[in-house]
Amino acid sequence: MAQFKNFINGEWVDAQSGEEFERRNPATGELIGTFPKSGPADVEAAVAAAREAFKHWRLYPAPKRGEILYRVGQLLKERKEELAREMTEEMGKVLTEARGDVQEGIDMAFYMAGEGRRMWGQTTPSELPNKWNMSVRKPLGVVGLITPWNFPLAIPTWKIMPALIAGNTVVFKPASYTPRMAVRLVEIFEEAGLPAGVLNLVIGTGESVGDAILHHPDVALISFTGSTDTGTHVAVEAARQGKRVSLELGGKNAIIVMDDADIDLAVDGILWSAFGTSGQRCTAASRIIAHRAIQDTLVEKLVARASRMRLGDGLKETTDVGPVVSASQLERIHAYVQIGREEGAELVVGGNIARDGELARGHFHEPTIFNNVKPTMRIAQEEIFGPVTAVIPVDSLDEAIEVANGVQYGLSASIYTRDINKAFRAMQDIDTGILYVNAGTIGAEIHLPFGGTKGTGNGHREAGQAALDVFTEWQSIYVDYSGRLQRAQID
Ligand code: UN1
Repeated sequence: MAQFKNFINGEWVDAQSGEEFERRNPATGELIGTFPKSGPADVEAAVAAAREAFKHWRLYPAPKRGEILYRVGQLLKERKEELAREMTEEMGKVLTEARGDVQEGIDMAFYMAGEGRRMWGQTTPSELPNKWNMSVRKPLGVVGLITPWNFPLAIPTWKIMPALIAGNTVVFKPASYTPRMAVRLVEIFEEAGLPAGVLNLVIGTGESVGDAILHHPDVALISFTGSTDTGTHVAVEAARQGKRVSLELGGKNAIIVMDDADIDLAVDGILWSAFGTSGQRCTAASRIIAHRAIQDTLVEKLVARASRMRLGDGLKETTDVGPVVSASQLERIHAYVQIGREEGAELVVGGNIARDGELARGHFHEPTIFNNVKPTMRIAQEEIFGPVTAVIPVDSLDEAIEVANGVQYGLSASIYTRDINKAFRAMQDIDTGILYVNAGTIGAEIHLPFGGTKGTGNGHREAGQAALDVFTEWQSIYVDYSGRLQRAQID
């Protein structure tokens, strides 16, 4: 049986308590392995190692840090297929999507490796003669990275790569549902030659490991992706301690389909965005805002296609939709279906936990669509994080935009229209961090900022250049070579 460990100060070690937990394949119930159930003592060791390693890593030339990241990217590329298969086994997404998840990690490795030779600051004129002004990015120190299970490779790389290239050292706590993928990623960093202590992995629960990282005085920043409830807790605690914090939380993403849209194209985008990764993306389309003129045609086509989607083990070629990650998530998702029914929404396809034959071994929920949903209903307001979407009819673009914006979140949105004026109105008036025209709500590329407005986050963005703003502080430097006292704003 595979027994996995923490990685602290360059060594693979058990939890100090010796405790372990199991993770099972959500499609088949088979055992993936056992993992350390770590606690504050393990976090203490990891932070101490990271603090020590920071003394050297911050001075290690950034282009050299980049070379290590390039090697990581190369190793990820070579192992893409086996990593993708292991990901499907561990959290259920279908193999094609698991490959995409690994690819996102490869892209991020290469992109951030290049930053080792850029990480530009500013050089500017001074208001005084014989004086030189510039700004440089500086690392923060030890950073705590807490990641979710739905993108078990991509999201850790979104945080680890920019953190490391900027010269920070890391304590990494992955989600308890996907610890094996985290181990694989850290093994690759080790193989690529990352010095001991620079990246430390501590596996365990949020209550125990996450909170210990959050409360540790030597951790300068927490970067967290996950639920809004936990994110709020992280923000409050971090504020009390004057820690930096970057949050990526929920979404209630909408696809608007206008009366002039290419309906078949919209159907493709909706099914991909609503049911890809079994709806377990922060960017999933959980609302479809349909112009009444095309609502019936759209819903008819969606129902026909959704009812043909095949549930199953994501490793099988024939599977369209894999399991959800766990029994408790399955229950939560299904509870929302009951809520939708009680609220009076019209269930047009799906709605059940799937238990036929082999499916009974795993956690499967049918792709589910509600029609004639009111924007105020809970299924139109709350993040479900499963294969459930809600069609909300509207009469105009103005109403569509109002409905799209009428939720607490602001991650992703999309509009299907052939009218360029409507597309530009949507770009101007929809309040989300990511917006698509004639494409679904998922599919962000790693060189643009990723994140959202309102309840989705706290103003930070991941990926692209924006990630460097999270993981660095600016230092403005003034060099006076006049040899005399020069007083800014006075002389
Ligand atoms: C997430 O849903 O948590 O745009 C991340 C996308 C992916 C990343 C999603 N590239 O859907």
